[in-house]
Amino acid sequence: MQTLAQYLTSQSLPSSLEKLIFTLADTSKTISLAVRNGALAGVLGATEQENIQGETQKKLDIITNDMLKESLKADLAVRGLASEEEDHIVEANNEGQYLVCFDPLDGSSNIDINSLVGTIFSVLPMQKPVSQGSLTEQHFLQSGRHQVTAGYMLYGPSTMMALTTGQGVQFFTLDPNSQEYLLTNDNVNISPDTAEFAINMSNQRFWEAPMQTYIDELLLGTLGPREKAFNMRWIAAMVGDVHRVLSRGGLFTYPADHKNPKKPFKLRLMYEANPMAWLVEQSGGKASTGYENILDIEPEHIHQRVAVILGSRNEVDICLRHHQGDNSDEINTQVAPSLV
Ligand code: AFP
Repeated sequence: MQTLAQYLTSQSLPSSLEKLIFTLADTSKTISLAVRNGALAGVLGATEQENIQGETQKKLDIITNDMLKESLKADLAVRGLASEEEDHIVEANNEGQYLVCFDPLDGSSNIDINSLVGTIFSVLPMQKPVSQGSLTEQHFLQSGRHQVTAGYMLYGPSTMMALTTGQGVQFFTLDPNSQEYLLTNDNVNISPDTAEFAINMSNQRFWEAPMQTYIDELLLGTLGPREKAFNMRWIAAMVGDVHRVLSRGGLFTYPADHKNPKKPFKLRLMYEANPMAWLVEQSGGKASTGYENILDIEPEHIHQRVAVILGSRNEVDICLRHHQGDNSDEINTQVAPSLV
């Protein structure tokens, strides 16, 4: 099995980017250990602090954010970073060519129940020469199409990393003995069709009409217009749900809802939706808000939220047809046209 180092060398990436991927991978080993030690290390439970989004921060949110912040600031290739747990962007090194956006510990409600959590990252290029002034949030506001690498680390029964540099998606598994990430799947491919979906059903009454109808039809199974039985899964950590979609297909969505009119969307564009959308596209799947391709969104601020529908291509297309007001012949998934 190839090590991460061997794999990256074979990809002829700029050495600064290769080094940056190592920085992220190495830090994830320390995070994995902290997550694994759990109560033994006294890292479970909440703090009294809130992040800028008004969410109570868990101890591990802060610990893992600090770990990533410190190691990325020490990497000379990093110009700056944006994190779910930081109110504002953080400057790193003047000569750095890259901006890193990350969610240090996605799925933090799972921490205290010893369930799946992960780290999500997205790396953007520093577009303007540093000499033109100091780093601002504006430098980060690039669409997902500009990402030069993206991925996640999943702290589950084994620690895994999913990575894309624009050459497909690779899975690496952390060998607990050597502490090396080893390439365990070099061609991740999402099946175009699926009979599995993931959504938080408890929000059903708050969704927009197109999502209500789409899910209603899935729930009707063989008796409904889809004439097919669907299964449902919900891990409550996007990183776990997307990993399942990349591994065996499926549709994952966190749609718009009016539960809190001030917060119609849940997932964050720059460090959740964009990296996951690129991974999904690089694996042959599709990612949309329902109305536009996630990767084409021009961000307005670093903590912006969006609706997310992603996964198996044909199933996402059927869901999108509902959003575009055409649900007339969604039964035939094989011929559903590509809509975004
Ligand atoms: P955190 O980023 O605060 O850990 O939240 C996780 C998350 O944004 C995403 O990973 C899940 O899909 C979603 O929240 C779960 O939300 P519910 O609370 O609706 O299950």
